[in-house]
Amino acid sequence: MAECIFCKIVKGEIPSFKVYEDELVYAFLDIGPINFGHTLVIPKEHHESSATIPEETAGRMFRIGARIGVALKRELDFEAFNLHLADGTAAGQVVMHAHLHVIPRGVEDGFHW
Ligand code: DGP
Repeated sequence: MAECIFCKIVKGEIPSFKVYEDELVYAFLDIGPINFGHTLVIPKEHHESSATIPEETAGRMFRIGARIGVALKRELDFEAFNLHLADGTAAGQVVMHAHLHVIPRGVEDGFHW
C-alpha cells in the first residue's frame, strides 16, 4: 500500500499533527476540520474497511477516540463529540484507509443527524 496517504502519515513520510500514538493506532488532526480539534484515529496497519481490523486494534481505536473526545471537550470547552466512521464510498469514505473521526461539538453548531 505504498500510495496510501494515511500509511505515509504513519511512516512519517507525510507530516501530520500527532495527537496520540501507540503500537496499534495513530491519531492526528484532520486537515479539513469540521470543528477545531477534529481528530482522526487510524490503525497503523493498512485496512480499507473497518470490518477487517483485528478486534484488539478496533477496540483500541474506539477507546482512544472516546478518550480524545473527552479531552477535547475538557480542554477546548466543547459540550459533546461525535465518533464517526464512513465505511465505503457510498457512505462518504474518501481516504481508503479506515479511520475514526473524533469531532468536538457545541450546541451552537446546530448539528443533528
Ligand atoms: P472520510 O471522508 O471519512 O474518508 O475522511 C477523510 C478525512 O481525511 C477528511 O476529513 C480529510 C482528511 N485528510 C485527507 N488527507 C489528509 C492528509 O493528508 N492529512 C490529514 N491530516 N488529513 C487528511
